[in-house]
Amino acid sequence: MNDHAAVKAALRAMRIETPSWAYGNSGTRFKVFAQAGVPRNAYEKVADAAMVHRLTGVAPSVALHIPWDRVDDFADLTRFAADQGIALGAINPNVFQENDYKLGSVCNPDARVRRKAIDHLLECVDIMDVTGSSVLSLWFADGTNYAGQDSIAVRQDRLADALREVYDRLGADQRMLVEYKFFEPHFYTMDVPDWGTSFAHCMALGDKAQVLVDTGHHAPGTNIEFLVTVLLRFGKLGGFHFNSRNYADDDLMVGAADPFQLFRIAHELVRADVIRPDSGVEYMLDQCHNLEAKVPALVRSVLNVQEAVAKALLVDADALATAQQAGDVLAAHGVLMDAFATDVRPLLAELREEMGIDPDPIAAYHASGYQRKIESERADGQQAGWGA
Ligand code: AOS
Ligand code: ZN
Ligand code: ZN
Ligand code: ZN
Repeated sequence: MNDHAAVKAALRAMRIETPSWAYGNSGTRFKVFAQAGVPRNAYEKVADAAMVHRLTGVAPSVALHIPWDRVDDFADLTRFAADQGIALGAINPNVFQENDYKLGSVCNPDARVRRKAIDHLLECVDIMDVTGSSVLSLWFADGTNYAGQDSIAVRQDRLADALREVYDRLGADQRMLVEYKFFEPHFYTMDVPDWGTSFAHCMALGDKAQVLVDTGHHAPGTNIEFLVTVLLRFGKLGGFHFNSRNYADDDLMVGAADPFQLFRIAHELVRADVIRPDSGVEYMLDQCHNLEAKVPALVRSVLNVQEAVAKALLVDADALATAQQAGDVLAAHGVLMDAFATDVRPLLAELREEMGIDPDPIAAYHASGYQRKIESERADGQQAGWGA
């Protein structure tokens, strides 16, 4: 697409969802460094997410994590979000942070624990009914550490049974996205270690079950754009958790470690025409900002996604098809590299001016006084963080 008006229209329509947990304190198992101004509850996380949307214009929803974001009245939180100009997005259940889940949640050998986990997932669908969320985002920490610890096969049966029960509870406009991860917290088997396992379960379940690709959840060297393309082919790409990885599930800012990988993924998404908000592919961030300030880090992340997508939109599709058909390897590769090498920042600045927002959202954040405001308003009380 070389028509700049069309490129800008596509970028303007794109929607990127930020995660509530990225606004709270986070760290490693060694230390959580608390930051001034961090939200103390779900309302303040929503307020920060709304700030990211005001600055970028393309982040109009925030994913919630239950129970970290549990409130007495989800209808009230939904109204609060709407007043702030955003919506509540994907609901992320938590079936990993209780002692009961030591040997797993929905795959646990103990039927009582499985019941408890499934009941929590069903409760999260009840919450979706109130918040208007259409996506249940499932990630299971289930797995084993040692050969023989539990039956791989029986655990798959338990997983299938649980997914079926939750699937059958979904409303007409609700979907479940099943996330996979090759290791951590378990180091021998994970019960959903890869896209193939997620895909197989989603195929068995039906149209309302799709795969969630977290870009940080693959073995080094995995060709993510390839598996994304295969999932798209079968209508099973439900969405992304974008972030960067250097080593494991690093949860660094998307586009920071490997902007070229993000561009290659974006190229397949543009080719499949799924950047549109009604495409059924959800663009969500799943990050933790251990060192950097959270709100500007999320702004930067949104901009990084926009830059990758803008470059992908600039790929000369006709020239690419011609070179591919001719078997001209270098010319075809050159078409992609030309787009990747383009500085799209002026185009994005122009777009933001047309949208009536500051062309430099990070500078706008620093000029806004918002950081000072949250640091003074949120000086007391318990800050939100992993597990709170
Ligand atoms: C865990 O590794 C997964 O990426 C989850 O999607 C996510 O980080 C967690 O559920 C936080 O809510
Ligand atoms: Zn994730
Ligand atoms: Zn993860
Ligand atoms: Zn991650």
